[in-house]
Amino acid sequence: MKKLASLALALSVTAMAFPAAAQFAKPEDAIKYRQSALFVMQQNFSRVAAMASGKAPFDAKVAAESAAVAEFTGKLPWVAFGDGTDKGRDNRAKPEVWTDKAKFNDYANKMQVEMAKFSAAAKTGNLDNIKATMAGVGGSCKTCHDAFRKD
Ligand code: ASC
Repeated sequence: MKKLASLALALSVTAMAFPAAAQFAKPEDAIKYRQSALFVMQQNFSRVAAMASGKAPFDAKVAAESAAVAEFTGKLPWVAFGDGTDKGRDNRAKPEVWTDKAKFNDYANKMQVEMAKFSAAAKTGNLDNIKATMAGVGGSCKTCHDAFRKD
């Protein structure tokens, strides 16, 4: 019991000292987590983008499912950009992610708003509705990459 109590105390002290790091066992895990979420999001977004641009045949069911996954996975990366996760695994996040958090969070939120519109459009099953939301999502990806991603 005493052991448990001191372990709990040690954990809570660590959590207070490193609130963001406490979300993940180590910085590498946080980086891998956000990269994985962004990868799954991108794969699902670009599958629908290929339909919107005529590079792939339109399949309304696949589009709606993919957009829903993109919307959901678009919510995941942000918790994994905590302090101390700028280095530790190959990653392209610029230091500005941590020095200009307000702007980074704003861009992340805007992307999620665009993703929600995109996913709602895909649920209608109408390709023109989907097309009308593509630039909003793509633009929000690009704006953030230009400011916060290396190369
Ligand atoms: C994608 C992808 C991005 C965005 C961006 C839109 O499919 O991988 O990073 O769209 O290119 O401008």
